[in-house]
Amino acid sequence: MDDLKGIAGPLPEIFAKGTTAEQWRTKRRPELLKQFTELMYGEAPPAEAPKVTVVSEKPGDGFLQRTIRLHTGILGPVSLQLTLPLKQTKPAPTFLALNFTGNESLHSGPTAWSFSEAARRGFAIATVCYEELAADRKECPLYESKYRAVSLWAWGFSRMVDWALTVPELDSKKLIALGHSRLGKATLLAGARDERFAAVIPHQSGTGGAAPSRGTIGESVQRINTAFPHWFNDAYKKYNERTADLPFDQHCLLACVAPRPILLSNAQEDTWANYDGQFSLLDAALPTWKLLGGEEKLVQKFMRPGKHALTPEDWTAFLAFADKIQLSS
Ligand code: GTR
Repeated sequence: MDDLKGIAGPLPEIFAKGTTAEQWRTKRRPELLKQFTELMYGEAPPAEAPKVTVVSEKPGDGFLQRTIRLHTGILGPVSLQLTLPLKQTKPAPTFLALNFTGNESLHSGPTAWSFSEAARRGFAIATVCYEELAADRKECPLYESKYRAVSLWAWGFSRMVDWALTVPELDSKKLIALGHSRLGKATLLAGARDERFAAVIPHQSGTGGAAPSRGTIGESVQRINTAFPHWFNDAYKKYNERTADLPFDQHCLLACVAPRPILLSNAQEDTWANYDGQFSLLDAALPTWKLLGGEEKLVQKFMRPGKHALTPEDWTAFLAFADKIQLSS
């Protein structure tokens, strides 16, 4: 495994030869998730179902837009925006997504999302602005505790699942986690930890997401830990200059999603996110899908021309992925 593109190998084994599906589920997967918590992402608060208040509802272009207040305990109240297909005849498959720029900003301009197209194809989209969950600055008092940002954002994602399971218009078996870049890191962690997500799309998630810590292209562990000291825990910083000593790499986190569907989406000019390394790790994780009886078509890659961004072309790929894995309505 040491000739994988974008990675200084060899990679640690995901599971020992001869491991059964049962042993993976009951022993190896929990052990890996514990290591990721202890050596990289830090703790998550105990699960706590949010209290919910519906604030308002208005029609949009082909969808109904509902604003909801989720009271998430430790992280306080957040504003969640739900868009629902107008002509809904059954519970909708739903993208649960964190956003960077605020819920309203997603309806026009450069950060616009494909709400109308998604609704036309029967999908709901529920989104929260990530900084409402936990601030993205190292000075935030939350990070003086055992908590770090990526883990808290992932925890917030799971509170969105708690809420989604109580909404009759949403299909509880078709919840898809989606996030871009640093939110792609949170998406992958949430999807790995929380099996209630039916599918996971860490979009251009890069280092600390689907890209290798042992990467040879793009952002290094040392660089990310220096620029964003609040994203990962102190233990991870000890590996800044010795990533080869980590007992895992990110293929082990990808494996924790198996046998559920996953799409790694990337852009050709986004070498900072080491897409070669990401795709190599996804290949390295494939034996876990095979072990658990998951079909290979559940593991998907997407590449488009252009830069680091979440574009309408990406939405087209997300919707096509949901169709392919039969998560459309
Ligand atoms: C960059 C960071 C990446 C990625 C990106 C983003 O500055 O180096 O890991 O997370 O920010 O979130 O847009």
